[in-house]
Amino acid sequence: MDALIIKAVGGLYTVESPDGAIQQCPARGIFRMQGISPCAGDRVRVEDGCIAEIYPRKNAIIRPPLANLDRLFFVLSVTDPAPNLQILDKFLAVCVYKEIAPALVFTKVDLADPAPYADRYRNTGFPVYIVDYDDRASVSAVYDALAGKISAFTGNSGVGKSTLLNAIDGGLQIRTGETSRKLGRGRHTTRETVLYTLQNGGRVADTPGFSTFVTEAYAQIAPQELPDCFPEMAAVPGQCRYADCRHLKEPGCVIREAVRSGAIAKSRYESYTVMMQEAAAK
Ligand SMILES: Nc1nc2c(ncn2[C@@H]2O[C@H](COP(=O)(O)OP(=O)(O)O)[C@@H](O)[C@H]2O)c(=O)[nH]1
Ligand SMILES: [Mg+2]
Ligand SMILES: [Zn+2]
Repeated sequence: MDALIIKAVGGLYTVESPDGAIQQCPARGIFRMQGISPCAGDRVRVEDGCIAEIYPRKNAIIRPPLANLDRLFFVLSVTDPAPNLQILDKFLAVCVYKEIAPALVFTKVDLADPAPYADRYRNTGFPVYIVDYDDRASVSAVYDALAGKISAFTGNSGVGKSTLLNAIDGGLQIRTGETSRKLGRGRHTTRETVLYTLQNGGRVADTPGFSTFVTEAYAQIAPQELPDCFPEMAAVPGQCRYADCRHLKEPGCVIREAVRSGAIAKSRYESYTVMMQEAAAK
């Protein structure tokens, strides 16, 4: 029987069968021996009340542990806290590298103008959502993007992830306005990942804090692969003078020309150069 893991707490899993039946079960010891652990989002075979097989994953992130993500939503508040775009750009590059489709969601637009941030991503091809709670359609747009897919919201504490999920589906009743510190240390030791199920068949995880999935994958991006992780750079027409151009200081570089002309946002290019220097240093 094929089932979807919708919740993982320690070594106990809540799985949902195609007919909607829900059961809790552990996983066979073999996984531990193989060094893999089932996680929310995994498609599994349940046998005798036990997870007996994990089907191949299309992707996975480590913290929080989630598999088979159709989209990872980076939730960013335009203020309080203001976004760190360099870190965001690193996460986005790793997403592209790991073949996880990202999206950007800007919140708290009642407090500040999102345009200075959002405009930098217009030509990336990443979907950009601007959530204004006075405009119901802006919330529905995010809801519609979750339909029938497995997604996760990620972003710093306090950016409004839980608020947005509650606005999307009033039945979820996720607690808001709490910092992870307030939850206490004990809470962190119980690793819990939940996929909420929406009316439109969407499944979405509300992940606390910015996930650190980046570090391990980040280390794998080779310098020559990095430009492809910035879609608007990969899309620049023409060729640089040197076939192995890293788009840093080389003459005849079409990427730097695109930055000069404004076709590529300066901040995006700066994030690229920082990553390139880090990748080359390895
Ligand atoms: N002004 C304003 N406040 C918001 C908005 N979204 C969330 N908040 C507030 O920001 C705080 C943190 O929200 P929360 O959803 O708990 O953030 P999370 O840590 O990312 O889940 C709460 O006090 C929310 O009421 C928004 O769009 N505008
Ligand atoms: Mg929250
Ligand atoms: Zn170049």
